[in-house]
Amino acid sequence: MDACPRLWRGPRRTWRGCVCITFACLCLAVLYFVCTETGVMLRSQHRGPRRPWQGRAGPVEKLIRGVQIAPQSSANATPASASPHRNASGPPLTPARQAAGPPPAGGGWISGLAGFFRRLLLAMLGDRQRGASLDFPGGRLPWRVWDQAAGSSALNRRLQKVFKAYRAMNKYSVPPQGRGARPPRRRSGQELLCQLRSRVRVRTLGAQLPPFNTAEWATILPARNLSQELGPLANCAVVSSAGSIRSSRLGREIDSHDAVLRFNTAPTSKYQDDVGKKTTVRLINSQVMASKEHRFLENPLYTEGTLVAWDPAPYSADLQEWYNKPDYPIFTRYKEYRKRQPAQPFHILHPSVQWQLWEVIQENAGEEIQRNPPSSGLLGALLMMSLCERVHIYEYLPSRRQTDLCHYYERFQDAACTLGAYHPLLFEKNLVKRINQGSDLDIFHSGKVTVPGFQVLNCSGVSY
Ligand code: NCC
Repeated sequence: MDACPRLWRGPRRTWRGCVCITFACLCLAVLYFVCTETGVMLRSQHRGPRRPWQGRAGPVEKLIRGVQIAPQSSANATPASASPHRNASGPPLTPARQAAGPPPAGGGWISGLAGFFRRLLLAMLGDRQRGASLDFPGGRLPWRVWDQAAGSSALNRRLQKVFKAYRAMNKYSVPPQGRGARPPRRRSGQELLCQLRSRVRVRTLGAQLPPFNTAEWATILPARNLSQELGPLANCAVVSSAGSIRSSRLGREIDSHDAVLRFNTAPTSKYQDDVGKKTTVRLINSQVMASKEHRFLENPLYTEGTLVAWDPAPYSADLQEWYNKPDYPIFTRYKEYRKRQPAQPFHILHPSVQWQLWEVIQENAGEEIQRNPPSSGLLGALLMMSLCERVHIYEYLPSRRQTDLCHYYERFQDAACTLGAYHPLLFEKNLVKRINQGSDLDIFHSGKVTVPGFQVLNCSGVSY
């Protein structure tokens, strides 16, 4: 390497100098790539609060910087000013967000390359250069995957504010700490799994339940429940809609499962390489059914597989109260859809599921969480755990591709999509990390979590 200074003095020194610098940059790039791909951190000083994810500088950097402080004047910017469900784990759908549209197909490698060079640049500039624009006081993160002990202090300032605002709200009349709260105790993964199985009864609405015990509902609600309809399933996949699944090339692996669950408006066409093309179940929130933008009645996206809809209901899960005043008009939309697609299986999740699950999250969270239902992501995971022997959940816990791109099929960026605002997403993810039976390497590379289905779970002798 001491050839370099001599090269500078040579006759064609400019040209040789360029070659020398290029070579040095290339070496640095390769070194950085090897370090990050193998999980070896270039820097690991950690001074601030513990944050939930893996240690590659770039994505985390982007996550922190990507959060835009919502203007106070914005109609839906504060939790108190809008339906929380509409505000779900991020700001409302702003015109800017809608206009952004889907990212160009095939742009993955370009953004990948750009991201790589950005990370390279950041790695070379060092922490001090970036400090001014960061919300987190600490330096780079020393761990590679989701930290199951992360608390709300791990959030940046904006998300902490939103978190506190949502925590102070109580739209669904949730009693403090949830009904039947017990003193927090550190449970093992197995204990948590057994607790989930015993406390969360995954069920859908049936025509025997008032106010659905009418002649009209008897003809509309499906006669068979989900397990009768889908039969026993061995391996199932749950595909989160996170932006980090882009460029994952997980499509083939996902499609190899017996059943695949997707969420809301998440498409497969144009993204098959990354997310697969099989859709066995689509779990949709009532906002999707109600909003004109999603064209629920017309869009062929929803006609594949079985649909399961849910709507945030009062904590008491009083069906009549909910029926009279759902968060979004789930029941009218359901009837309309059934008329158009009478042959497609379509269920409505019993609202008790969301609150039973919420109680388990709260009980194991170590701090007071948002008193709002869990995200579709965790509801979908539980749904599949009740139907399948083994469930793989993809990109719910972010992989090394972690990004603040909210969805793989949109351009909108907000860390809240991954960390939560309305939904207690941070604490949901802590729970999922704790019940994961797969390896950290699986999370790091594929964002993949492995959990057993409830039927194969052995809870004898387990206290929970
Ligand atoms: O975003 P959403 O979910 O449709 O994503 C489905 C599930 O994937 C997981 N996810 C998503 C993005 C991300 N970056 N990280 C993640 O882990 C979450 O578990 C999420 O639940 C919902 O839960 O139903 C949600 O729905 C959207 C929105 O209603 C639909 O996409 C339709 O537009 C909510 N967004 C808004 O309301 C603006 C979102 O907060 C939650």
